[in-house]
Amino acid sequence: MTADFSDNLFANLEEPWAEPLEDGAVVLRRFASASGPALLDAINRVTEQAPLRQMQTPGGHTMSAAMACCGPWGWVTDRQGYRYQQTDPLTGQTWPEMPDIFRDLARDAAARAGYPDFEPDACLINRYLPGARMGLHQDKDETDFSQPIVSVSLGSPIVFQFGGDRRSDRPQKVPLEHGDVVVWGGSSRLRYHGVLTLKSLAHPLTGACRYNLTFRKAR
Ligand code: MD3
Ligand code: FE
Repeated sequence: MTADFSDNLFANLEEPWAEPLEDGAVVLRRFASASGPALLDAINRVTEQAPLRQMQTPGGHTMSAAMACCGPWGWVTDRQGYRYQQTDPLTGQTWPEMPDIFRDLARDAAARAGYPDFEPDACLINRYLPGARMGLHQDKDETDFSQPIVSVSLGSPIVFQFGGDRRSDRPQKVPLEHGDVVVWGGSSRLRYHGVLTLKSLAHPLTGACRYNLTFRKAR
């Protein structure tokens, strides 16, 4: 067996490693890769109850990423604005429970980054198909910015843009791939950020599709 073959065969058994970015942000490379199949199953269960949908921005644009939520609070946007609410506007029902495998992963990652008491009450699921992107924005609809955000990338790779405190600050490009988990704490919490357009690169688990989970303490 060649070295290349065994590397590929056991790619999801790679040991995670930490890469500090700046200002309290740390990338836990491959931290979630061994949990990929179980996380995908949980995404499918949640989105049977709360379907993925492309929401409208307050300015009337349709977001290119499709979204769904789980946990007590869900993030939504429509012509009225951005907000967290306890019901899914599509179904009128409360959001699905946050799967234990989601909460455990978010808490483990946050603890690894120095936040042992992180208790997410909202998880946003973003699905990117080829051509989807997310422009530079800040996450500031939460009440307590001392709480970090934990993000989990699954499936196709993407280039993340890590900007500054102003929209005009030139962003740093950070490639994110399957299993990478980022904990955004400290002053990185309010940095502008976004992702470049997803290319059509198939991943064995998801096909040409990327999921991103973001865990937040909304209230
Ligand atoms: C840095 N999602 O859902 S994840 C979002 O790939 C969002 O779906 C992107 O931005 C995605 O709001 C980026 C990385 C991320 C998430 C939240 C952050 C980076 C962040 C909050 C503050 C600073
Ligand atoms: Fe964001």
